[in-house]
Amino acid sequence: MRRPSPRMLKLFAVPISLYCAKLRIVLRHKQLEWEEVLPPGGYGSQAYKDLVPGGSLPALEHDGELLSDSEAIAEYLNEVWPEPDMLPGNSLERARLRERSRFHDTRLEPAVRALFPMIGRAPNAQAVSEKWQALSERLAQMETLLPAATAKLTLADCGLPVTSMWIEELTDYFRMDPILSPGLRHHLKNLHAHKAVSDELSQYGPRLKTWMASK
Ligand SMILES: N[C@@H](CCC(=O)N[C@@H](CS)C(=O)NCC(=O)O)C(=O)O
Repeated sequence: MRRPSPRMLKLFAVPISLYCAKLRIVLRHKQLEWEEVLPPGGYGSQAYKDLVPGGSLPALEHDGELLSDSEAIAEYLNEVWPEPDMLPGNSLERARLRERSRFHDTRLEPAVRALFPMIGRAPNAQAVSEKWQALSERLAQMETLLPAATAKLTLADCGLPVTSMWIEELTDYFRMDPILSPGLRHHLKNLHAHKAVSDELSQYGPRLKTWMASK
């Protein structure tokens, strides 16, 4: 299939959204061009829910069809533009990648998100400490799912670099002990070697810092 022009791929996103950054890593790795627009009426608006009933970001419009959920969109992109293949391997290997990716989206990232309501509020050390402990357990579980080697960038690798950047920021913000293990740091270093990851993080990082500083 020919490469899409920006007009063909429209990404509904907000700059600070973690899942939008995850999807941009997929788009970048596949060297796709896209047009990025804010949700009409703003984040959480009825106008956006009229388009995407769940109201979640990102969403992608392609050929007049609108899709939501970063994982569903990522798999769609990988099927429509299969090169480079980001879901390689046999059935078991692909299932392992999906397992890791979904663990990230349904277990690890929500443990990070659980700290968001505490940003910009009067500190509650006990509550932060409990959430930090829960996050640390999720990170340990994630580590058991990591592959021994990471030559290719896969769909399972696009969320973790962004989530880890949040964890680093939150470590400073809440003045907590670092919880990214040496094993995870090593894995992240390998992921950062991919241009799609480093390009996205170099744009996303300053936005995240600005957002945190505003809190
Ligand atoms: N599983 C969804 C989660 C997306 C998600 O939670 N996005 C956040 C922004 S980072 C959001 O839209 N939150 C508002 C909402 O869900 O109404 C995905 O992967 O796209």
